[in-house]
Amino acid sequence: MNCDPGNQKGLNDREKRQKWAISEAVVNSDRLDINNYPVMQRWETPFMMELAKVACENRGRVLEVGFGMGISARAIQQLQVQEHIILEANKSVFDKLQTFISSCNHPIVAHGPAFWQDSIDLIQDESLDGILYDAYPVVWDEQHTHQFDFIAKAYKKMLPGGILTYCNLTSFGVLRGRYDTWETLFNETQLPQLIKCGIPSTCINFKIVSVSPPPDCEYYNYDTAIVPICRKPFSALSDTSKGDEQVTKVPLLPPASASAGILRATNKISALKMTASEISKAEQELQTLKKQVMRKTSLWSVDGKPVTRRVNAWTQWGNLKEVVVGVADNGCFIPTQPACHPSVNREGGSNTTHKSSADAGSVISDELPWPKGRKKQAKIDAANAQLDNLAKVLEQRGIRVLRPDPSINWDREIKTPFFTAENQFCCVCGRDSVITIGNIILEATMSRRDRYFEVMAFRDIISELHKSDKNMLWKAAPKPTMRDGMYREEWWDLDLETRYKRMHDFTFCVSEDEPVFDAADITRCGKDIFVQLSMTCNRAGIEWLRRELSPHGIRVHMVRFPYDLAPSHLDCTFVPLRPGLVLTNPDRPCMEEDLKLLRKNGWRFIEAPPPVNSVRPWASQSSKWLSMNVLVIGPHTVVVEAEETSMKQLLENEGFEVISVPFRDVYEFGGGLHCATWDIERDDRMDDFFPNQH
Ligand code: ABU
Repeated sequence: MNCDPGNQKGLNDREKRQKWAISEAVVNSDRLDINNYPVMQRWETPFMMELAKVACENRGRVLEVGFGMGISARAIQQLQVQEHIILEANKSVFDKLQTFISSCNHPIVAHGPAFWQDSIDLIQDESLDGILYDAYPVVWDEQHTHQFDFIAKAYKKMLPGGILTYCNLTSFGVLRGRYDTWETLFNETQLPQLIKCGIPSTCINFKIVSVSPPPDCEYYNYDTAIVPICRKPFSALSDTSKGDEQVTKVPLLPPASASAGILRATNKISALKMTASEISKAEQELQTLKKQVMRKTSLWSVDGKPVTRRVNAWTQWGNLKEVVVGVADNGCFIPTQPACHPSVNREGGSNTTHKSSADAGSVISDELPWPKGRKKQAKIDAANAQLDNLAKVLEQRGIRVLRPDPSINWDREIKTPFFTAENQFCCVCGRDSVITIGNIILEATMSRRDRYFEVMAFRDIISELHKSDKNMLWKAAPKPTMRDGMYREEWWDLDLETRYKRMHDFTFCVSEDEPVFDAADITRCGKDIFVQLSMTCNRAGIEWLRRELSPHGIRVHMVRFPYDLAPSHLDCTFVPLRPGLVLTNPDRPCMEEDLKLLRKNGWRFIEAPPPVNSVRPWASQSSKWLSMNVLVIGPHTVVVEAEETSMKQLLENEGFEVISVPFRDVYEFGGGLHCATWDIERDDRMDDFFPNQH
């Protein structure tokens, strides 16, 4: 559709705008027309909501240009930004905006009736976190380009890290007929213009959403619509980029995973043949992608619906709504240290997917020392592929998935006043370093030196949640010194016989000098949590948890498994599946005394079957019982490792729907499906599943 709103021949642009400003707006629940021009229609709602979601990704101060029917304004209000500014040109629509404001909970600053050309300078430079531009092309010649005039001016109003999106359906509705795909349309008609506005090509992207315009819609006849996403880079790029000379094409879909983008950039940096300027460009790209990942992973929603975020997880089985899935980027071998003497699994095949031992483990352990530093990229890629797949499977179930910061270089020595660790580990297993208990996010002390800073990979997520959910409590357990005296080094040298003799006194490699626990030593059952006494969690740690959590009404119970010679983490030993049912480990029976509470309250125990594939990857430090490290995503649904068909059968017999996903390539990065996830929100409450306490 061409556009000459108001049949304004003979008028200059300013006069055309003035005429438009005073034209009567006719609005009903389905549409808004000005001068008989179809300015907006109700079917645009999912599209407008997606635009709002993009513009509000950073929350903060968001500018909306064009109020229209108030669809996006309503969505922005729901997304709870700090400040919502609206510019509206048409007087009649501006009046409706005033009525809207009086019904809103969050403050709106409205400028108008005025065109953005006359009011944009009221806004301070570098002050906006987000912009949503949706103005009507009042001047015919500007039908396909008016957004770029705006963006060229508005870009400097954005803060570094700010995000801008726009809508021009009267243009896209025409252009879509001229291009085969959205990708070509975007690359040919939008990207070059956006670059001219000063936005680096690496910061420009788009997504596609489904829409259902009625067949008689005057301006749009497609069942998808494009949501452009333009970010203002942080630091270096913002000064240097006045638009790229060469246009980098934007792929049809956003990068499959931003971590893949980071990987590409990292690889580029390490390629020796690169010139200095190429390295500098790749480094900038890396920085930008890193920020994008953090932003992207900080707020998510499903199906274009705004999400009210909530930190809430009382059980292991409530319907999972939001979760973090780890990433393997830059993952390293565990260094030898007082809390861990890693060793090669002699039975372990080098190809982790093979069921039979390839003897590689024994060859390695006989001939080579335990390796140090970063794992091979192929191993990292293989683990990431399975982690990404898990994330996809969960998303397909409507679960929001966040990812930790993949750019941290774990292959870096750390030094504190008390210890040195030659490299760190990775951030695959969020379950170990942080736990959600009700509305509390609790950072664990950790027990291993190489994991001292691991929680930092999750800090952006935690901090974002703290901003979004005003009820969330953020607690961090006291960091232990991890000095030599905190450990019993000699424990590692005990022969098997002595260990068997001593196993009932539950003394492990970590002493009782300071409270110590890994988050995965805890499992939640409503008001009651169970904490394993282990080599990663001492009595002092359990006592710390008890004192900290009992004021919140949470009852903390110690559980012990006397036949486990080196216990660490509860999720391969004692796995609550739903109210009244626990999956137990036949090799690691629980102390009868500790089971009393469960028995008194009628809980039932089912033993895990022997693992189908009990060959551990040669570098994995976990046990073969990762087969029972299942992720319960709802009271009737469990995710199980693909090869573990006996476990699948057992759970199906118990009435669960079982989702199988391959995960063995992740094992050497610290654990299985449960380990590699951290629940942020489950649909559950602080129920009492153990009313009979005594
Ligand atoms: N991180 C879970 C490992 C537990 C186990 O190896 O049995």
